[in-house]
Amino acid sequence: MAFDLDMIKKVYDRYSTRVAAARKATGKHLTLTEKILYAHLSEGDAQKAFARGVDYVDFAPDRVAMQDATAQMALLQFMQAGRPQVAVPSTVHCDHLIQAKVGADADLKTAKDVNMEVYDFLASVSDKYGIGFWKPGAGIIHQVVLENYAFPGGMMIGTDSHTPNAGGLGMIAIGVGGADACDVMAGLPWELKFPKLIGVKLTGKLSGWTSAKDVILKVAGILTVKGGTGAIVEYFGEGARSLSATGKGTICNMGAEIGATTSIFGYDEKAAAYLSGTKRADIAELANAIKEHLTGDDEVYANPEQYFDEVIEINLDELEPHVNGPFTPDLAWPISKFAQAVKENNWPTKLEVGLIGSCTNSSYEDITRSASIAKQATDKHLTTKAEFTITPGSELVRYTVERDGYLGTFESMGGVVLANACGPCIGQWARHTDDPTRRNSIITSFNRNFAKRQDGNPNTHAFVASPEIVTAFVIAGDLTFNPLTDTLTNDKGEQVKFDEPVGIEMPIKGYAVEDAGYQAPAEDGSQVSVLVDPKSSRLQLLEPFTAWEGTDITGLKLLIKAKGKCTTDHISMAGPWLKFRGHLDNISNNMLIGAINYFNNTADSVKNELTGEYGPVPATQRDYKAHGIGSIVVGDENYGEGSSREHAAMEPRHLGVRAILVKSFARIHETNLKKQGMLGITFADSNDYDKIQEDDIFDIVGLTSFTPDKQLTVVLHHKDGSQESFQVNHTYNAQQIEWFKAGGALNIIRRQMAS
Ligand code: MIC
Ligand code: SF4
Repeated sequence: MAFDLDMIKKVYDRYSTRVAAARKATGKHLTLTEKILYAHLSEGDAQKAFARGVDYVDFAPDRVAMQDATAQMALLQFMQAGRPQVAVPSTVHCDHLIQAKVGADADLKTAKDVNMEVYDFLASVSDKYGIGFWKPGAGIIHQVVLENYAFPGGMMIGTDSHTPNAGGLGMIAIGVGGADACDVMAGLPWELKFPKLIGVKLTGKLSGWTSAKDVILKVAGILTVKGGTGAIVEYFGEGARSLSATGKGTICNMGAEIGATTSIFGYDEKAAAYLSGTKRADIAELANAIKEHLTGDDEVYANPEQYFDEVIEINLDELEPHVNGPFTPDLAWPISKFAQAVKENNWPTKLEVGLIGSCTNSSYEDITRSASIAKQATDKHLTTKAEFTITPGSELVRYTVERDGYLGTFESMGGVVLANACGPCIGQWARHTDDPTRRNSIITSFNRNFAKRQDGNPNTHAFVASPEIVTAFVIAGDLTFNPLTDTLTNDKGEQVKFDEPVGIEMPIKGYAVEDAGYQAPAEDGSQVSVLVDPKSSRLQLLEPFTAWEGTDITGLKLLIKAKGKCTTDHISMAGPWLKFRGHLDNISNNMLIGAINYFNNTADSVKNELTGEYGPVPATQRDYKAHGIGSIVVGDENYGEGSSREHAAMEPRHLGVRAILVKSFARIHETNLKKQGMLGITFADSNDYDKIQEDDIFDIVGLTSFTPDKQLTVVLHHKDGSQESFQVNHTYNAQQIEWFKAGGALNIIRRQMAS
C-alpha cells in the first residue's frame, strides 16, 4: 500500500497548479468534476478549456481495475501490446465466475475447480505483468476497490460498468471496455469526450426506511436509462454530506443505470471516517491538506444552475423508499404507490425470492439495517414467506458481519449466505424452481433487472429496492405489502408491524479479516510464463482483425433489425456464457441471441438471405462469413446499454458484421465498437429506422473521405428493385478513424510498440 501513498502524493501535488490553470482557462468557478478531470488531463491537453459534451480529451488515469469476466479479454489484448509491466497500478478481481447454488463454501470450492484454467491464467498474467490479484472469494471488484484503492480526487478506469462505485469516496471512476484498459496499462493516454455535468443537490436528511439506494432509484426514475449519457453526475448539498461513504458508493454504483459516464461526491468527514476505518488514515491526512480542491467551489453549489448543464434537487426529508422495475431499472415507484402498480399491471404479487448484497449494497450499514428487520421476524414470531439470499461484497465485510453476529441473524430467519461474488446478480444462479413457465416475482438490492438477467427466465419479474425493503418483502412474501404502514399476521395470529430499520455505519469494533484474498505480483515477472492451451474451450489467444479494405462497404445483408431494448445482455448474454469470456470464437455463439427480430417478434430467429430459412443469429452470421458476405445490424435507442463487456463488440467483429446502425448508442458500447475497428453509426433521422426491410442490401458510402463530423450515407437496395438512401451520423474523431482503418486500435498499439 506504500506504493499507493506515493502515487497519491504525486497526484495531489498536481492539484493546485492544475486547478489554477483550469480557472484561468475557463474563467469560472469550478465544479468538483472539473477539478478532478483537469488534474488528470494528459500533459498535452493540460492548458486547454473544453467544450462540454463535444471535445475529445486525453486523460492519464491513476489506476486500472478489472474483474475476471472482462479481464481475460483485456489481458489477452495487453499480452499483444508487447510491454514487460503495466504502466499504472492495476488489479484483477475474481468475482463474476462463481455460481450461486447451495451456499458460500461449497459454491466457492466448485468455482475453483470449474474455473481453474481461467483463474490460473489470470493469476499468472497478473504475476508476470505486475498486477495485484484478488483471489476468488476475496469479494466483488467495486467493494474491494472502495475498501482498498479508491481515494478522493483520484481517477480510475475499470473494465466493468459499475466502476463508478468509487465515486462514493470522491474518485472519478469510469467503466470501460478491455481495450481501453489495455491502452492505459500500456502507458497510453485514455480518451473521453469532455463530459456534460449534471448536478444533484441533496437537501434534508434520510430517516426511517429511506436509504441511499432510494436516492438513486429516484434519480433513475427522473433521468431514465438514457438521461445520464455523456454526463458526469455530481452530488452536493447538506444531504450529500450526511450520507455515509458506502451509501454514496451505492448511489454512484447504480448511476451506471442512467447511462452516466460516472457519478461523484465531494470529500467530506464521512469520506475521511471511512478511509480511517479501512486503515487508510494516512490518505485522509493527505486529502485534508488539499481539501478545497476535493469539493466544488462554494459559488458553484450556491448557484448550481450557472455551472451545471442540468440540475436536479431532491429533498431527503421527503424522499420515500422506492421499488423500481420490472425489466428496467428506471421504472420507479414510491413505496406508497407500488402495491397499486403491482395490481394494476397484473404483476405476480407473490414474492418468490429476495436477494440482498452485491457490489451495490453490501456495506456494514446495509447489512446492519437489513439485519434489524430480519431480527424482527424472530422477535415478532413471523415466518419468512419467500426465499432469501445474502451476498456479502467482500471478505472484509463478510468476516466483520459474521463476527458481529449479523449473518447468524439472517440464517435464523431462513437466509442463505452466498459467496462474496456476483452470483445471482449476473445470472450465475442455479435457481431451483418447480415451474419456469410460471410468471413470478423476485426482488433484489442489485442494480440491474433486465429480462432474464438473474435466472435466465423471461417470466421472472425482477424488482430493485434497498436491502432493508427487500428483507421486509421477503418476510411478507407479498409485493402488495407496504412495510411502512401495513401489518402482518404472525404465528400466534396477532397483527404485527415492522419497526423502522436501524443500522450502524461502520463497525464499532472496527473491520476485521483473516485472509482478505490478495496476492501481490512478482517483483520481476520476466521469468513467469503464461500458458494458453491451444485446445482450450475457455481461452483463446487473439488473432489481429483485418484492416479496412480502403473502399466503401457495399452489398451488406441485414443480419437483424433489433426491436426495442437491446442491452449488452441481449447482445452477449452472461450467466452460462460467462465461461467463454476468454474464448472469442466460442462466446460468439451467443451473439445477439437475446435481441428481438423486428420482423417476427422472436429472439434468435433471423432470415438467412442465402437460403431463405429462419435460423439462429450466430449460425446465420457464420454462414454469411463462410461465403465472404458482410452484414449489418440495425437497432433502436440506447443500443448496448448496460455492461462494459467488449465481447458485445468483438463478437460481431469476429463473425464478419461490418456495421451497427442504430437510433442511439450507450457510451461504453459505442467506444468498444470503435476500438475493435467496427463501424458504429446512428440514423440522422430516427424515422429512417422504419425504412429498413428484411431483404434489403446495404451500401455504406463516404468511407473514402471518412472525416470527423461529416455524415456518411446509407443506400438501401430493396427487394423490389427500388432504392432509397439516407444520411447517418457518427462520432469518430481523427484518432478513432485511424482505428477503423487499421482494423482496430490494438493493431496500432502493436505497431507502435514494435517500432
Ligand atoms: C454487469 O453488472 O452487467 C457486469 C456483469 O458486471 C458487467 C461486466 C461483464 O459483463 O462482465 C458490467 O457491468 O460491465
Ligand atoms: Fe457483479 Fe452485479 Fe456488481 Fe456487476 S452489478 S459487478 S455482476 S455484483
